[in-house]
Amino acid sequence: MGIKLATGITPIREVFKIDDGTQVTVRGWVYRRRDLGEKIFIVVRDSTGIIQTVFNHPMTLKAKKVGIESSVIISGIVRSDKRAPGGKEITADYIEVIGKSEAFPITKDASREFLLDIRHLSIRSRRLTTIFKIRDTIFKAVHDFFRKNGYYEVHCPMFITAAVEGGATLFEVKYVDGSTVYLTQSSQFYLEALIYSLEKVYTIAPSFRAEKSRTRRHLTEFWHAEAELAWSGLNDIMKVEEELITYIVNKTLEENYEELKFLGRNINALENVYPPFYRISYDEALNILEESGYKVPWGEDFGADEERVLTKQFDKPVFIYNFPEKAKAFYHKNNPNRPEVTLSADLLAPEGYGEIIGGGERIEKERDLIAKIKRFGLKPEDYQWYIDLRKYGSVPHAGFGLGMDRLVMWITGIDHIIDTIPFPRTIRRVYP
Ligand code: NSS
Repeated sequence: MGIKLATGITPIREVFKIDDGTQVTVRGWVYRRRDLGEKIFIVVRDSTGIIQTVFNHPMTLKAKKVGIESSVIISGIVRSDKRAPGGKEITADYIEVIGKSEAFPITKDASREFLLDIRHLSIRSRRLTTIFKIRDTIFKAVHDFFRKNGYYEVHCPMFITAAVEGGATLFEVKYVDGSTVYLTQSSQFYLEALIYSLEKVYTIAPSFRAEKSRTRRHLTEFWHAEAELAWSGLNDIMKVEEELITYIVNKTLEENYEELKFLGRNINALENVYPPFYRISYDEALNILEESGYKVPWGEDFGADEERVLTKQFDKPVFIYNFPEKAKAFYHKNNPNRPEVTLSADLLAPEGYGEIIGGGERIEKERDLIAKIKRFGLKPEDYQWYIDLRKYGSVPHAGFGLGMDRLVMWITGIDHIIDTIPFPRTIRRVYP
């Protein structure tokens, strides 16, 4: 075989560290090409970076046929050149085309919708590749954090029989036996079941919500990092949350400084993320909103607009605690000192981003849980096993759910959640 597939390949990022005059071979995809008289410039990309290669006569003939996105192997001599992106280029003397590319359908003025229709190809863009590298760091950091702090990773079912977060956003699925089941909105109830043996548990899994409104921060299938802790209350989980978010942001700054810069992210805003985060009550939040001209009736949850106004006023993440009972799901424990509010807290990302975490203390007494299920107009029999947990050695416990895609959106500083994930699922899109 004449093809130099496996041996002697240098990752493109490494070429920039190699001395001038050294012979190297790189492989990747044609990112850009430009013909200048006898010379052809071919910019090649691989997963590590991009580099310019220059073909002089007599190689030009072969290089001439190579279109954008063709996969190629190129050898040549490394040379410094101030005009080349990154300061180095390869004077090429060998090119092998592995897979020819037809005319690539993506042009500069492609519309957002068109790019989403051909997402299987548009995910190759530098911008999306950069975001996905940061996403990778963020997911690794979540696992790292929980493992370092003594949590067990567990895996919960996606097919379930009753709503966690309210019926309005449930996806129905026809099950094998003809019955109707649902796609899970959160793994919380299963995590709660697992604390009686493992005490501190976490999971990262998809959650599904039939969100009817089109917003910049809702997916119908999103990635959810959830944790549940036995023997814990609201203050304990708030502390865990701020340590977790700080750890993730620091890891990203460490690993992806270049990528954040490429995306134009304001680095100072991220460097400012360290404990303690701000803590304001729901009532204080209402006051701030009112001063800014937003009147929210007491008892209502905040929408995207309110959260944007609110979090633009903060330079680090902010907790809002003590949400009214009716603004939060039935499983939240009510505050014993003020029963009309719950021991819950949302964590909002600053700079206008808004909610990234929802969490709180759970009801640990069977009687209280049944009463609240009824108050919410739900049927206790739909939650039988969940209620059952309160009968056998119940303990105070608390937990939270972090929307991973929203977290990626804030850390990368992008304006729409669809670009945080390779193949977004939204109200209008399940293809490709
Ligand atoms: O509804 S949450 O606020 N809370 C729960 O699901 C709890 N059962 C979690 C728990 O305590 N174990 O959702 C948690 C987070 C929320 O703050 C968002 O960041 C994210 O999940 N989330 C979403 N992200 C993207 N798209 C959609 N539709 C979405 N819904 C929630």
